[in-house]
Amino acid sequence: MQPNWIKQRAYLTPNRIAVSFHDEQWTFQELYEKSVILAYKLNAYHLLKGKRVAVLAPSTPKLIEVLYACMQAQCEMVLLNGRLSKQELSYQVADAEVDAILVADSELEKLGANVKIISFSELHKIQPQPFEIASEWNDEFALTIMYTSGTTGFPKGVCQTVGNHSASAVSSALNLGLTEQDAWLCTVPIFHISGFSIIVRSLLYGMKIRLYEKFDAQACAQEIANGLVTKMSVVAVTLENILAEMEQANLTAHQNFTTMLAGGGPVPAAYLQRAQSLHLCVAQTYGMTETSSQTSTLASEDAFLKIGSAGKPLFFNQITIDAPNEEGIGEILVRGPHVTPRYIGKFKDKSTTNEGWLHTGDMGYLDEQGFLYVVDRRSDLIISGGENIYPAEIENVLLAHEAVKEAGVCGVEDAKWGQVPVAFVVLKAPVTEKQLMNFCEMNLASYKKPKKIHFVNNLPRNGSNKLLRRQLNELKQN
Ligand code: S0N
Ligand code: AMP
Ligand code: MG
Ligand code: MG
Ligand code: MG
Repeated sequence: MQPNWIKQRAYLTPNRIAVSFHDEQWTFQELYEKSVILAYKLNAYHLLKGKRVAVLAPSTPKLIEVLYACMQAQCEMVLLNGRLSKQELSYQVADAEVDAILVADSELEKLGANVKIISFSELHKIQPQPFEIASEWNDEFALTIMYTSGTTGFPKGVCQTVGNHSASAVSSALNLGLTEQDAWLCTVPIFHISGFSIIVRSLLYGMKIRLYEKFDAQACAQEIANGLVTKMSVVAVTLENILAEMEQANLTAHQNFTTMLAGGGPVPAAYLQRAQSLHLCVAQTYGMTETSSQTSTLASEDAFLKIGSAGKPLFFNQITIDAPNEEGIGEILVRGPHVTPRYIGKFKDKSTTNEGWLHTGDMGYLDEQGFLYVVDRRSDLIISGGENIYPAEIENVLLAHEAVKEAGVCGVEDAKWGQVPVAFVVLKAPVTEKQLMNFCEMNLASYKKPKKIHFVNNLPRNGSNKLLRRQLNELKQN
């Protein structure tokens, strides 16, 4: 068991700032009090321990209050990605069999009508029904559920328990260090583990979050230069945008700013060089939804000795390479208290580990000193601006169109997003690229819409008729 984090934090350091947003800020005590009232309001809807709620909202303090309230009420939270299409959201909501969806008023139109929907304004209006808030949480309790796509195109609901999150936050502090001045600049989405893990660190460390609703490179460059924040999480594209902004505005990182935690995909070595010129310490990390954020992180002092490495495992974690080839490259396996114990919904019977090891599907090697290098990602995964896309998700949508006989999707390099998806289709009836694009637009998050659809006569397949996605790109000339 662990003490209720929100209560414990308000008890230990009530007057420290928990969240700052624009020019307003809230202490841990204030957020605690708000979350108690909101938990009582959740009770008025019978949303209590054992219930599962989905949450859909932009990154504002209102969202943090609602997340705190769900934790106080011990409801499992399914965090929904606001960039997804209506269809993608309804799939996740149905798969998770949620009891209700808590939604910011601005996002209401993204939801269908088959589940109880409670807007934030409705929630605020209802009469609170007091109950006794748990003062202890079970380590096994699924605090959050996040959907992550898989090779089949069906998203998997990953449970991240109290124990997973606390192990992750403690390991991170042991590695990156912690001071009373720490403040984490949060512009990554809270519905991803990159963002939610910042909320957990804030509660466990008593640390301030400087929150932005949307990523804003110019504002971030200013924050980093003025020394009021000390850490930030980025993906390659947001790092590059900040570097460009600092270079243009002639800014350098303030000495208080200690760590730019860069993850969600590889970071080009050229960015590290540019960051160094700006006195910006970048720590590359390897982590995923199934590991409640970082598994390994490269200390910034090693950044230039080990260019391209994602570092060594954090203290409680282990990494091993399965079936290495003659160059030592094999599948990356991960073990530790941060690894998810279970999936929900369609994948609830699938084990997350094998003899305690999570099979990541990513390929990599460990050098003589044990530094991890990720050389290739899970089969066919496309990462665009830190968002994952599986070809099968797009292929399934294209195949649902009446004019499409066969479809294949692969990623191509892109200067802005790192990679973007392109599609290849064989038709059985006439249709234009524009019509297919519109169809994709209706069914997919806009970052998943193929940047180009090529019409071809056939797709590359092996002897057993399996699509060879890696050969798709050669078809472009047809
Ligand atoms: C890059 C971001 C900020 C771009 O969003 P922005 O600028 O707000 O875009 P919009 O104004 O909303 O839209 C404008 C147009 O751009 C398209 N678009 C938006 N995003 C993308 C994208 N990613 N790829 C391609 N196109 C995109 C919009 O669709 C729109 O187009 P039109 O007009 O045609 O509709 C945003 O994408 C972003 O925030 N990305 C980062 C997401 C993220 O955090 N990913 C990490 C997920 N992984 C994990 O959480 C595990 C790893 C991890 O935990 C971690 C990761 C990083 C750092 C630390 C950690 C950690 O371990 O703690
Ligand atoms: P997600 O499912 O959104 O949590 O994404 C996790 C995936 O991002 C991993 O399985 C990797 O494929 C990829 N990834 C994360 N960190 C790195 C890194 N440092 N280098 C290369 N790929 C990474
Ligand atoms: Mg993902
Ligand atoms: Mg933008
Ligand atoms: Mg869309």
